[in-house]
Amino acid sequence: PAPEPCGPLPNERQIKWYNDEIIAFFHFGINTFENNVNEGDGRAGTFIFNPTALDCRQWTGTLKSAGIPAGILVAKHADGFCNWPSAYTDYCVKNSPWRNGKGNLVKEYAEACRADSIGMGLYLGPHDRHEHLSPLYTKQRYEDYYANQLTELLTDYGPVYEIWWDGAGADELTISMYTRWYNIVRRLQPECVIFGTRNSYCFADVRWVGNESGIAGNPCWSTINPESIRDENDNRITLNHGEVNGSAYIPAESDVSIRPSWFYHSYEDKDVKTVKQLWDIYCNSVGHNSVMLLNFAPDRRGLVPAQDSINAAGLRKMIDDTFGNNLLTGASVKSLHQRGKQYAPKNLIDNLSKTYYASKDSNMTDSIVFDLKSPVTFDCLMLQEVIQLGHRTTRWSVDYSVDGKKWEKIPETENLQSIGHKWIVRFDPLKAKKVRLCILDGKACPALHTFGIYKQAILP
Ligand code: IPT
Repeated sequence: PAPEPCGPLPNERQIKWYNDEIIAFFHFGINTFENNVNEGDGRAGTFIFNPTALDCRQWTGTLKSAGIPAGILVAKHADGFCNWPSAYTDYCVKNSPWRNGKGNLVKEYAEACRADSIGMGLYLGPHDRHEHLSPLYTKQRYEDYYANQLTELLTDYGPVYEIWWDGAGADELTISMYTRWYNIVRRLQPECVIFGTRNSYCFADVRWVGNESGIAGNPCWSTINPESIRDENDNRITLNHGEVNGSAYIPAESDVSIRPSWFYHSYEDKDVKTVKQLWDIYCNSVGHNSVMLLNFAPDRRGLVPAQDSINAAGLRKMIDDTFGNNLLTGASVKSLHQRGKQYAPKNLIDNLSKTYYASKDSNMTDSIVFDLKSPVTFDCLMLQEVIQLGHRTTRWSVDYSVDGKKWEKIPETENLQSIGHKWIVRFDPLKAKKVRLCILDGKACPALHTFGIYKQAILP
């Protein structure tokens, strides 16, 4: 029989989200048309919103070339300007010159996503400075306003992949407000992932990683005590690492922009993250049991600038060229505590999605030796747990042998703890005839999906 699951487990939404690995953000709105603004104060005139060549298929085309399966559009940022013609405010595209006030960015974006098979996510900033300026503002009035807009967005544009509840400025939003909004999400979009922070902590499918640089901690557990999300100011490090004995399964999403800012500024054209920088981020987010949420900033034309698209595609090539060739393929594999025929150690290198290796229930530790026919040179390794069965292994490392007799530890694998969806380690090139995966401690017998060693592709 299969191993029993261990501890808090992922739901269907989280499993799908993990397997998507990289998702995109699109920060575009009235801020794009101001100089040097990323957090508008809600006073900018609607007449400035006027992209000259907006084309959402160009955005989704960027994602396709980068192998990014989903993207989250900012429908309304903290400035309160709505990129769709909301029935509940005048502070929106209908009072802009764009498409003579007949434009609807959310609709165009949703259609582009559908045409290119990209998951369509939406950011509806819970904090709204424009509404706050109104003399009629009350918390109750705002709760209704947000509920109405959420209902518009989750009703009119098809399936929504993820909804993003930014914690920035969210100080006065209460659990009771989020409870109402949460019920709308779950009623209208049962499969929608919720990014939750602060007082939306109890509804979060995924948590903030604690920084905006795309770096998940080592270790990075998918489990955490939800109160650590609520009290994020005191718990940045905890968000970054998770908690090995946390009571809930709420994995970390690593949001990072391909440029210094979230919104477009022409003076940052020279600061687009290079493929090397994106590769480092990928290895430290996806490769640290997180998901990489990569922001694009369409410019005043309404297009993703060329360099940004090129670099994102370059990242995809690095990933595919590196991980497309597991150098352990064809090795003979032996383990100490194999569970049974169905859970054979060779499942670790079979490149199949359903099969995995598992040890006997009584064994929290194991040793799995890969014997290569001839020595290989590698500078990267990757390990995956069966996330459906929960976090199990809590300490592991990797040894290698040049002559097949004497073993040495790969120093960068000393003190590794979490595995989860994917763990990647990079190091200076090593030559080995044998490689040994050492499972040193755990809460339950190991259940491992894939293990591989690789030579990193050459950066452009
Ligand atoms: C920060 C929020 O406090 C946090 O809840 C999360 O939404 C995060 O943003 C997303 O990046 S605020 C930011 C200025 C660090």
